[in-house]
Amino acid sequence: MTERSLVLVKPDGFARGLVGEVLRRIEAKGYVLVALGLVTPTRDQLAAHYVEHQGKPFYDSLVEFMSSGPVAAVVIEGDRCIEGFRALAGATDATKALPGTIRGDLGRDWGQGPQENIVHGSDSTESAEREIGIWFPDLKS
Ligand code: DAT
Ligand code: MG
Repeated sequence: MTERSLVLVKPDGFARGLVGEVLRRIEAKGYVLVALGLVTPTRDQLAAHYVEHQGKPFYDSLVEFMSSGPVAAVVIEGDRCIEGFRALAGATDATKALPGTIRGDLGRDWGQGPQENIVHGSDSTESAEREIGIWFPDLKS
């Protein structure tokens, strides 16, 4: 089967009206939307989603930020879409992310607190499978 990835348009992206722009870039790249939903994440969902970051200095503010409003959760599909979406998203630090990327074109630094960088994308096939299960428990593979 071709690869799937879990994409989130984070609360900053939703609040700024960038859901459509992110979906446009995903579709323009050629990936297929498999599932799509709007949800304000619960702390339990975020604890599962960000399990690898538990205990890090930015963890609490990251969960606070991510639970602050609606996110668009998206499953995308296409060969090498995990790597491909990470390339579309750009570097984690939106100030350093290259122009042409989602974070580089649409994101910026807003001072103290967690990095608000518009999107999340799975970083491996294992993460993608785990994350899709968190956001779309009923989705069939
Ligand atoms: P990515 O989202 O590029 O996969 P990550 O998994 O390392 O980055 O971190 C998850 C999120 O946590 C990231 O999108 C923004 C935030 N974050 C990461 N490192 C941070 C830091 N040093 N200070 C503040 N927020 C950070
Ligand atoms: Mg990550």
